[in-house]
Amino acid sequence: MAQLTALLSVYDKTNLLDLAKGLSEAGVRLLGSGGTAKQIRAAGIEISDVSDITKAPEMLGGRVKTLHPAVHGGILARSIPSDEADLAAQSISPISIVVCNLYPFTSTIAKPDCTLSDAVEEIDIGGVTLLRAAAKNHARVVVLSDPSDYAPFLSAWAEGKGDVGQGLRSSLALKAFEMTARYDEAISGYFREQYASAEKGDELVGPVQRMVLRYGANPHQKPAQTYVTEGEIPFKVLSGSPGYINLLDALNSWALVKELQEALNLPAAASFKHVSPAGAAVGIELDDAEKQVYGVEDLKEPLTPLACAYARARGADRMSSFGDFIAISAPCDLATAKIISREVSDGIIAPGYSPEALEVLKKKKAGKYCILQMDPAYVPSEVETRQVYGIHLQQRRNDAKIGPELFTNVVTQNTSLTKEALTDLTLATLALKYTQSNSVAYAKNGAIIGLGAGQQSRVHCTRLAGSKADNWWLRHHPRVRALPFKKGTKRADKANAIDLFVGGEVLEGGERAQWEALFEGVPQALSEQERREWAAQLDGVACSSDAFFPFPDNVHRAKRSGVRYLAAPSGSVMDAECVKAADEHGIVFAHTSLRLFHH
Ligand code: 93A
Repeated sequence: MAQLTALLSVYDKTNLLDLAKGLSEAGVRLLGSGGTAKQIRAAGIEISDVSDITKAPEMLGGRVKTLHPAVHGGILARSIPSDEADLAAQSISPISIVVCNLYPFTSTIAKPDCTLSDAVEEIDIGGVTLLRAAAKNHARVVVLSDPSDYAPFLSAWAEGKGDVGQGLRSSLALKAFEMTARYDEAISGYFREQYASAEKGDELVGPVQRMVLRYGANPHQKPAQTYVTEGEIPFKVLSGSPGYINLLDALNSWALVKELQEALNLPAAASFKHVSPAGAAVGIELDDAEKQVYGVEDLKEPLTPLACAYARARGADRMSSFGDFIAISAPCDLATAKIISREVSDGIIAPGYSPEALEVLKKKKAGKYCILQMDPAYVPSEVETRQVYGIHLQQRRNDAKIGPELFTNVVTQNTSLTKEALTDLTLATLALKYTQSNSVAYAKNGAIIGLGAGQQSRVHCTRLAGSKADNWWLRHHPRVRALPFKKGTKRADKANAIDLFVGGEVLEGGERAQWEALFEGVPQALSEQERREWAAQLDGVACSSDAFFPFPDNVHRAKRSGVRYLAAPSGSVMDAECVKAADEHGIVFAHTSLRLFHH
C-alpha cells in the first residue's frame, strides 16, 4: 500500500504530539502548516511543511497558508480514475487524513478591548476550507476537528490496520460541518451586531436584522437580542423599546389577529398578557349595555369596527388585561387609539397608524409606550426552531387554518349552528391556537368572555374560563352597571372593585373600608338568588377546547356558564359520554380533528 499522507494545521495544539507520534509510527507521512509543523518537528517527529508541496510560501501575514490546489486537490480527489489522473498530471499526492481546528474567533470577540480589525483577523478561512473539503470527501478522507478524538481515532486506526471504517469517517465529517456551522454563526452574529443592528440605524445601508433588548424574560438575563438571519426584522419600532416578553406577546398576538381577520373578514383585536390572550375579539358593534360594561360609553369619538374589536378584547377581562400588549389587524385609527390612551398598557403592534392615532399613542407612558408597526406581508418560515436547556427543538409551524368550516362534524342531536355561533367558535378556537395549553375558551358576540390558560388539568381550564365568563356576565347585571362610584374614581380601581363585587369576595377590615370608600353609598352584595336568576339568563355561549374532553364533567361545567355551542377534537375514550352530556343539555357539539396545543 502506498504511503498515506496526513495534513495537520491546528490552532489548539492539545494532544497534537501524541497524534503526530502515533501517525508517524504507523508509517503515515506528515505535512504541517507553519506553527503546527514547527512544534511537531521540535519534538523530534519527522514532518514536512505544507509549503514543500505547494511550492509557495505562507503569505499575507499568514492569511494564505494552505489555500492551494496541491492541498485541496489532494484532499478532494475521489478514488476514481479521472480524479487520480488529474492528480498524477499535476504531481499531487492524495491526502487521507486532515487534522484541523480553527482560530479562536469567539474568545477573541469576547474580549472587551477587541476591535473590528482584531475580530476580522481571527476569521479562519484556510482552516474552514480544509475541514469542509475533508468532510465533503469523507468517503475517503478522515477529518479530525477535535483534539479529544485523536486517541479514539488512533485506536480505531490500529484495530482497522489503517482503515478506521466508513462509520467513523462519516461521524467525524458531521462533527466537522457542525463545527464550521457554529463558527460561521459566530461570525455572522458578530457582523450582524456590527452592521445590521437597529440601534446603529444611522450607519446602516442594509436591512435591520437585529435589535438589542433591555433584557430577557427577567432583568438578570442579559444580554438579550432579537434577530433574523434572512431578510429583515418585519416590524419597526415607532416608539419605546420592546422587551423580550413584549415581543413574545406581540408576535403571537399579531398572528392571532391576522388569522382572525382572514377567517372572519372583520377587523380583529387581541389583548395579551404573559403570552396568552386576556381578550380577543372581532369588530361587532356594541349595544349601550355592552358599551357600559366595556367602559367605552363615555368615549367622544364614534366607535369604528376596529375600536369595537379592541373595546371587546380589552373589556372582557379588565383585570387580566391590565398592562396588556395589544395587537390589531388593521391600521390603528383615532377611536381605537383613544380607548387605548386611557388604559394601562405596555405596547401595541399594528400594520399601521393614522397620524392622529400615532400622536395620541406616542404620548402614553411619557413617550415610552412601545409602538410596533408590523409588515402585514410577512410570512414566517415553515419550520420553527428553539432551544430549551441547550437542546434544539424543531417543528413545522402550526399553520393549520381555522375557520367556520372546521365545525361541520356535529355529533349531537341538536345540530343547529347559527352564523353567530360559527363566528364565536372560530374566534374561541383561533384564540386557543395562541394560548398556553391546556386551554379552554368561551366566546359570545364576537369576543372571548372567559379563557382558562396554562392549567395542567382540562377541567380546571373549563372551570377557570367558566368562572371568568360568569363574572363577565354578572358585570352586565343592572345592579352592577348602576354601582354608585364616586366621581373621579380611576378606571383601574373601578375594574378592581367590580371584580371583587361580582366575584362575591368577602372583604374585611382595611380592605373592606378601602373598597367602600370608592362608592357614594355602600352597595349591597348580590344575593345567591340574584346570582342564580341572572346566570340562568346567559345562553348562546360558544366554547372550544384545545384538546379532547377526557370526561363529561367539562360539558356539564360549560353548560352552567350558558354554553350552547361546543367544539373540541375527538379521540377520548369518553367521547360518547361527553356527547351524551351535551345531548342532555341540548348543546350543539362539533368534533374537530385538530388538536391545538401551544407552548
Ligand atoms: O489565515 S488562514 O485562514 N489561511 C490559511 O490558508 C490557513 N490554513 C490553515 N488560516 C489558515 N489555517 C489555520 O491556521 C488553521 O485553521 C489553524 O487554526 C492555524 C494553524 O496555523 P499554524 O500551523 O501556523 O499554527
